[in-house]
Amino acid sequence: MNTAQQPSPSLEHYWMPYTNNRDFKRSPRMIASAEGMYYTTVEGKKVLDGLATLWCVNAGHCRPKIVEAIRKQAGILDFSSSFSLGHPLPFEVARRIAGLAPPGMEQVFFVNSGSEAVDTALKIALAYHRLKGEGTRTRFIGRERGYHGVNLAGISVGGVSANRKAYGVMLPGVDHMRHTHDPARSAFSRGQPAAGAEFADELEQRIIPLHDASNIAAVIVEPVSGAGGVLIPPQGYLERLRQICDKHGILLIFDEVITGFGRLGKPFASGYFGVTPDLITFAKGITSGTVPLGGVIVKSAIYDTFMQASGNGIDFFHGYTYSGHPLACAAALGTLDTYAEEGLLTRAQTLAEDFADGVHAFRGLPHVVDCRNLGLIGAIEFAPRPGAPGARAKEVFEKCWDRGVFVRPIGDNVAFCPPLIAEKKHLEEMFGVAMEVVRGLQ
Ligand code: PXG
Repeated sequence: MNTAQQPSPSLEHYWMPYTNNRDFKRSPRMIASAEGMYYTTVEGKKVLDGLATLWCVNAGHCRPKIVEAIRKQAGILDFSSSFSLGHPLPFEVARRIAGLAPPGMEQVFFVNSGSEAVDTALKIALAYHRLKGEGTRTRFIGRERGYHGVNLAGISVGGVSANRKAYGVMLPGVDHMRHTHDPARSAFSRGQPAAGAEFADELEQRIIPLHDASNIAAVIVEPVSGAGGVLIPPQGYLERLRQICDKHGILLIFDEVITGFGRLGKPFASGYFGVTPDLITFAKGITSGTVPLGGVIVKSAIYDTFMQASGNGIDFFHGYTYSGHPLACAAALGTLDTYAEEGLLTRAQTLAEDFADGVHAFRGLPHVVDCRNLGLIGAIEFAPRPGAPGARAKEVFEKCWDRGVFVRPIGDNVAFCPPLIAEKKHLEEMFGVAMEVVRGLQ
């Protein structure tokens, strides 16, 4: 028996998230360190990070300003609560984020992750309608293939079936719009597909008549869906969602946990598409993945409603022990400084064409049925291997890793989402290695 294939006892105790634990423990991919665009594995191999790790390391790894900010803060104020006490850092981070957000979105509520940001946004929506005297607005509308984290509310509005099927009824009162993936009309679209704005009409033609707008609190979508397979919104689709929500008094939540902080070449996708939602959830890129931090940016009119209508006590009965944690906020300031100094929040604009060329170069290769891209996010999709859906993408991931490039398999898709510091040579390395692997796919 090959002893290398036996799980090591030292790996036994950590139950890894979203992982085939048995596979991993038989054949671990273990990372020792990282710098800039590359990991170094425990065996000393360099691996290019083609997914900003989990769509979050936008500034690249171990950037000096961010590392220094965290180190320094740990020795000044390790922790202080934000419940009726305060410390200056979250106020400053919130001010900086408001400066990047669409006009009129001036307040920021902090949490520790994207999943918590989603729960928080949904709770803000419910409480807001109640304060406005519209307490019947309790339903949420999500979308098929949407990913909004893993908490019970997030999987309820989410639309990735694998994330939902083991968890029973979840949150009641949720409905879903169809997703916007339409390969018959839009395969190999470069940037936003031309067809499909009318997918938004389902909200007005099916969902609102069924539930009545007076019962609907909010619609939540990712402007570009990420973990559902990188689905680019059709031209005009988000605009139409905005119009319908406005017409019916429904709040629109953009989940920008992946698209926030420069992924499309603007600080937020809302700015890229020119569509302002009522609430934006963010996480990941705010600290470039270094320390957990997330949040919700709200329209000032919503914040003002809480301030004016909630009586004399606490205005929002919600918050996490670590909301506004000093280390996370210090990391955020170091990250925002790095983004500003290096122009990273708009840098995707200068690389987007090369990135699009790289993604679309897979067209015509064996089994490739779609290539999609926007800004610095993209995917190629394979026809499922008969009897083994997802196997081709998994094989591409494994073989790319062996050749020193990390990309992510999502069903039959392989996703690309490099750090925003990527240079043309990194894109060439990432796509070049993936191309060699895809050429050899059975
Ligand atoms: N919303 C969106 C749009 C996300 O992409 C979350 C919320 C949840 O964030 P937290 O910080 O709670 O994980 C995410 C996270 C994948 C994958 O399979 C994607 C995410 C997380 C883990 C795996 O690509 N996105």
